[in-house]
Amino acid sequence: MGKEAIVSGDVGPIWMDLARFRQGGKKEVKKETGLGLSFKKDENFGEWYSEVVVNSEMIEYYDISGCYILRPWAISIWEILQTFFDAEIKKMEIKNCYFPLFVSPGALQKEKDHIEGFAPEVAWVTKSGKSDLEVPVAIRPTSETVMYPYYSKWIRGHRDLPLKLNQWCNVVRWEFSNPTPFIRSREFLWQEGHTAFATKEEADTEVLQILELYRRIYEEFLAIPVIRGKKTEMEKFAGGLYTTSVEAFIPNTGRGIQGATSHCLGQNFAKMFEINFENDKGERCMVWQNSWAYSTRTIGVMVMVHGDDKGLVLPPKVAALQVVVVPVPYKDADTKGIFDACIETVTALSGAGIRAKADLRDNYSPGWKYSDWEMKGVPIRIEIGPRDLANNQVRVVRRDSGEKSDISRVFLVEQVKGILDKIHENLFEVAKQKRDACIQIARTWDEFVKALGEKKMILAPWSDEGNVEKEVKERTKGELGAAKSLCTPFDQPELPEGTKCFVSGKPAKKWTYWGRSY
Ligand code: 87F
Repeated sequence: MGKEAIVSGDVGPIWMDLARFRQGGKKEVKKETGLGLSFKKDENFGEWYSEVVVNSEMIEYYDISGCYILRPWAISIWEILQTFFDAEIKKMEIKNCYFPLFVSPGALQKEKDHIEGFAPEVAWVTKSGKSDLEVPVAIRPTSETVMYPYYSKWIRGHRDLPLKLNQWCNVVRWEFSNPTPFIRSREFLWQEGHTAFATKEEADTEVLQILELYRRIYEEFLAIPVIRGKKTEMEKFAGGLYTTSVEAFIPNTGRGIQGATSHCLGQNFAKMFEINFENDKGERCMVWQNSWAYSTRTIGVMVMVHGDDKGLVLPPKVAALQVVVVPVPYKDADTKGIFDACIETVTALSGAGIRAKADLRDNYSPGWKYSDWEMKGVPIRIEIGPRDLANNQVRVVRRDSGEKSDISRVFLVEQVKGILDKIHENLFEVAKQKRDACIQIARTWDEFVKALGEKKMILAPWSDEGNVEKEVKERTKGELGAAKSLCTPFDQPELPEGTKCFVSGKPAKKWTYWGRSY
């Protein structure tokens, strides 16, 4: 899985991650302000990304490679997404719980298909102090094998169903290549939902309800367009029946990225873990199960999609701070009047539920503060100087477009609300335009290879055969990593009779997205 090579646009191998830690995560900084980025998004994407996440104070590098400190600026985004999702799943009567971090070897190896292929990434605790543990324990990479023995115990009759649990937790997957903050880290935060139903229909329905919540996280909170679809047999979660996902795209690297997954597990785990119930006719039946997750990767996708050469660009919905108010007191100006106006502005905005604060630090110039908040991605900056005070107005500057406007303090709240909405819309539209410009239809192998070389995501008619997928991987191997299927979109273009598979030339059965990916 994506281990083929060190790819340009990624942050680099483990040793570079460590080297970056030793440098204190710092690169040379711009002379004038001590702020700013030394790399440009379009010139050196990988370095730009590392610099943005560090300079915006979301991430600090750590002395264990692939592990990162999530600072308050990052966690505040996670908390907003968490608040939304947690409330939505509670409406669906899904309950939160917490299972242990450790997995016994017996439980871990119970479902062979599931663990096969993943085994090299499982981290183990083998010692306590200086003595070896009698039985080593694994650290959860995901919690199927932790939870399902207890589902078996708790589910007896049809009245125990559905059982719908979720947990917010960390998981550990000991990855060996290309660690990237948020995108691929050895420990990450996520929610994992695990549900069990009496019927397949109920499970099927929930898979899509959850996928819709994932779409909303990306589109309504992070302003990132995603494609909803089904993973191919080769790319689905091997332990399950089918996998659905939301897929995003990073234009700079030409890579797709799986945003979140919602699986129908079918009855595989029910079989292995003996999760069954007596139905109302007194018959023994196996449950139907789902599992689903999204992680802190969401934040990385947001940085990659919206960030620019001035730093982070936060979509208003997830910004811990939506408006920063900066006083601009010229010499001999009414400094107290300006400061008071800043405080009043914040009070008015906060009263209307807008997350605002005044930056009244007296040891930095207004210009320095502008750069600082631009680096941190705050959606709106309000400047108040003598002229604004005299005219009972404020100067509003948008982080996304740099657009400036003067607003009368009389209409402050509704105008700022309107601008925040506009910023969200604009971020989404720009991201969608850039993404759409990278989608290419390919009907033949030659068209496919050409588009792949142009960093495109490719929509191609496919015969739905696994050997075609193998062939695509085989024939695209190289420095940049192989291409693979990303998903078969639910939203299928028309497929006229006689359309041929772009690889095999056999009759095509569906349109599928292909490309390089994270
Ligand atoms: C790494 C090591 C061991 C992914 C792993 O997607 C096991 C696994 O099972 C593993 N990496 N997976 C698949 C996770 C499937 C599933 N789990 C619950 C999800 C959603 C949440």
